[in-house]
Order: sequence, then structure tokens, then C-alpha cells
Amino acid sequence: MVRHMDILAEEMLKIRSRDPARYKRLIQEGMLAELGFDVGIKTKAQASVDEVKAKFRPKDPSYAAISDSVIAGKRARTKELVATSLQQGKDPVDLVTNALMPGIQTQCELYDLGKAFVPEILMSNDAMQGGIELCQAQLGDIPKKGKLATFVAEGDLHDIGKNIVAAILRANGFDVIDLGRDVPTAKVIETTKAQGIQMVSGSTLMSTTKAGLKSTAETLEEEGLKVPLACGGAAVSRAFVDTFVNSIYGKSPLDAVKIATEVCEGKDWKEVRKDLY
Ligand code: B12
Repeated sequence: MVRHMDILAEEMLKIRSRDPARYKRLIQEGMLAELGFDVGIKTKAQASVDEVKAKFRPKDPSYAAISDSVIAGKRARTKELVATSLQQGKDPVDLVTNALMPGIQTQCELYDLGKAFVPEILMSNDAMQGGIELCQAQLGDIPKKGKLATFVAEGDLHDIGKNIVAAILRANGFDVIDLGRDVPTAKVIETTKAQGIQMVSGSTLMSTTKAGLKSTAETLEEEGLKVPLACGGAAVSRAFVDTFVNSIYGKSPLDAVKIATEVCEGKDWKEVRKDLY
């Protein structure tokens, strides 16, 4: 029995360095907590609402007010606060990343802990989108660095992260066609051909829908389009993405920007992996 636990602990340590998101999820699902290990991560029962809020709360008071307003799901108030910050000269990309995103991250973690519910998530998402729209409008028409498509894998309705990635890519000068969520591979291929897409960004949050990213990357390759797939989202790990061709793993929206920049400069997926991993 002890031997088995040792093997499990060793395996968990490997997962922790290779794929922290999966490690955290396994812990949250209680696998080790049930065995009584001190894993250094609070379980669902332990983390309080205040602790979760404190974890993501921006230090800048005006950013904290925006984040709080997103958590409260107040679209009009969020827009008002974002408009004031923009008038005061705050950078729109910084506002998306460091004021709006912490709000939705807090709400998502609270939901995961059973301390927020579906309507609250959707209202927070709506409030965040209101703020994002103002930030995008402020950026105006900047010369485009390349043409991209974003989508969420077939069967998956989680689109909050994909929306953030699309917003950050646009804010960094890319022309982005957003195909939405629950998108079949065939739709991605069709758009890529018809619109002259240079890179596709795919997201997924469920283990059951990860295969959609693999099939999309492989089909893009089989069709000879030379269009790589940047892959991300909480269910996706680098270890998984490295099992198929024509794909590059990224963790954050800024990774998506780095990948898109290299691809639109003419690098292929193998070169981008070498540069960014
Ligand atoms: C919000 C949420 C929902 C909302 C979704 C609303 C919406 N419009 O998106 C609602 C309530 C509808 C929902 C429904 C369900 N959900 Co849900 N949901 C979540 C929750 C709490 C947060 C997800 C989220 O938005 N995170 C925040 C965003 C910002 O993070 P993100 O998407 O990962 O994106 C970031 C990065 O990954 C990165 N990124 C994203 N894409 C890309 C792409 C590239 C190229 C790069 C570089 C980076 C990148 O940038 C983003 C910003 O930092 C998670 C739990 C959690 N805490 O993660 C569960 C979770 C994802 N849901 C889960 C499940 C099971 C479901 C349901 C099946 C529940 C049910 N039984 O009905 C349904 C799914 C229905 C379906 N067919 O899709 C599971 C999935 C388990 C698994 N691993 O398979 C989770 C993990 C909860 C859990 N612990 O069990 N859910």
C-alpha cells in the first residue's frame, strides 16, 4: 500500500512541474486530499470567498474597483469605471489584463468552489465584455499584423477565455475572425481557406472535448494549408499538445500573441515551438 502511495506521489510531482493546471485540478478533485497529504493547496472546503477575492484583487485601487464591478456583474458601472480610467490615460490592454480579467478569474474560481452560480458567471462575463468593448474602441484602427481565427472546440460551450484571447489578439493589432464556441473542425477548415487565415487559436476547457483541437491541427496539416493551431484553455497541457503535429501550446493570452507574431512573420510551427518553449 505504502509503495503505491509513493508511486502516486512521484507521479503527482511530475504532473505538478509538467502541467500545474492539471495538478491543481487533481488536487481539487480530492485525490490526494482524501489520502491526507498536505498538498499546499487549499481544498474546496477551506478557501473562503474573501481569500479567493484577495488572491486576484488588483493593487491599484481604480483597477480593484473595476474588478469588483465585474465580480458584481454590473455592466453599466464597469463601463463607467473603464471609461474614466481610459480618460485618465490608462492603457487599454493593461486595463483588460489587469483590471477586467482578475474580476472574471475571481468569479470563476468562486463558481468552482460552489460559492457563485451560473447566472453570476454570465453576468460577470457580460460586465467584462462591456469593458473590453470600450478598450477595443479606444485602440481604433491600427495597421493589422495578420489574419487569425479563434474558436472553442466542438462540444464545448466555455467561451470566456476564448473571448479574452480574441480581445487581447485584437488589441495587439491582429485581425481576428471569431468562430465562437462548439465549433466543428470542418468549419475551421472552411473559414481558414475562404478567409486566408494565417493562424488559428483553439481553446477548450473539458477533457472530453480536447480531441477537437488535435483533429483540427491535423486536418489543417493534411490540407497543406501551412496554418498552425495555437492551443490553450484549462483542459489543455503542453504534454497533450506535443502529441500532435501543427500545434503550439500556450498558457496565457500573451502567449497567443507571441505565437501569432512569430507565425505571421513566416515561422512554421516547429520553429515557433523551439523559440517559445
Ligand atoms: C464558467 C464555467 C462554466 C460556465 C461557462 C460560461 C461561458 N460562457 O464560458 C457554465 C456555467 C455555462 C459551465 C458549464 C459547464 N461546465 Co464549466 N466551468 C466554468 C469554470 C468555473 C470557469 C471556466 C472559465 O471561464 N475560466 C476562466 C477563463 C478566463 O479561463 P480559460 O478559459 O482557461 O482561459 C484562459 C487561459 O486558459 C488562456 N487561454 C484560453 N484559450 C487559449 C488559447 C490559446 C491559444 C492560448 C495561448 C491561451 C488560451 O487564456 C485565458 C485567459 O487567461 C470552470 C472551472 C474553473 N475554475 O476553471 C468549469 C469547468 C471548466 N466546467 C466543467 C464542466 C464539467 C461543465 C459542464 C459539463 C457542467 C454540467 N455538468 O453541465 C457544463 C459544460 C457544457 C458544455 N457542453 O460545454 C468542468 C470541466 C471538467 C473537465 N476537465 O472536463 C470544470 C473544470 C469544472 C470542474 N472542476 O469540474 N461552466
